[in-house]
Amino acid sequence: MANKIILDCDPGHDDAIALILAHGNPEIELVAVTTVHGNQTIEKVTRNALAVARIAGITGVPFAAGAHRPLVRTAEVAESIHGESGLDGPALPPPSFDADPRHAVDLIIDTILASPPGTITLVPTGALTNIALAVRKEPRIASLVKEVVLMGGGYHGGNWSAAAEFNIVIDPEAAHIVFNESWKLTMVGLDVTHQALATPDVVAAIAAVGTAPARFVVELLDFFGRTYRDAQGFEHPPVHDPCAVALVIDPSVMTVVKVPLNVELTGTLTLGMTVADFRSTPADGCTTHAATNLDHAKFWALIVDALTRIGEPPQ
Ligand code: PIR
Ligand code: CA
Repeated sequence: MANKIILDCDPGHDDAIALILAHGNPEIELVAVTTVHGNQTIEKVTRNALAVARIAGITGVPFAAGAHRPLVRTAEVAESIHGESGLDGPALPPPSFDADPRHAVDLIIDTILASPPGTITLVPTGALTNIALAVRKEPRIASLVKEVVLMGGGYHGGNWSAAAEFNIVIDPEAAHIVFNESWKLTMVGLDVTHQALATPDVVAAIAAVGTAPARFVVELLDFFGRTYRDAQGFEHPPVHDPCAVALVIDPSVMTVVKVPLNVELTGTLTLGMTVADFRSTPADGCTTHAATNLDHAKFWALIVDALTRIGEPPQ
């Protein structure tokens, strides 16, 4: 039986690839897509999500726009990495359908309440604002979801500050709410996603699929690779967000350990740091987990497989 997921994202080059992987992989049933401020404004990332839907041939799935800013802090975007549109590089077609009129928070709650308990996995790949608001508005979702598998954080260090990762540090209060809920939570952080490098052999394998969606991914990786080189000094870009989707598809694609996790809210140098306590065996009640190691070949094979299955969707 396919894993039903809600992808809460801020496309974003790697969010776009996460969406394509979720759509193209047969182990995943994409039941809703929600957007959140982050890589760009909510208007831009929502538009981008709808453009990706058209390119990948995603139909019959509700897309809803969510929070336009963090709970407490002022909004911050990642233009240096994702460009002015949030998805710079490839040409973006106009959407072929409208966003759902509901707020993302209500779509998340409605979807979970309408599904059998323990069947929906939340996959956030942006700031955790929508997820925090959803569990505050409808606390029952904490025990109704199967689990939360998120891209964000990292126990080794950050990418937006020395200690903190972008998705967490732009809305640390929301992340604190989500990490301290009673649901099972897995952090797919920079520790793993910095292993998901789009090396030249990977890009060549994607190009060899030869379809319009595959060319779109190659163009995304080309832009993302250039900004990652210029802004962060990476030789090849780390493709973060599809790692969270890949873990839902196939747990053997990475190593995961149970470990107490929390989010720093009062640090001056460490605001938004995800602190992992590796000192001893976690207590029975520990619900947090961290991914540690990626099978690079298995991960990229999933992306190529999804693109192969997607083929040439009617435009
Ligand atoms: C990627 C992101 C933000 C900033 C940088 N430098 C790189 C976005 C990605 O979409 C991913 O979800 C997460 N935030 C990685 O930090
Ligand atoms: Ca993202």
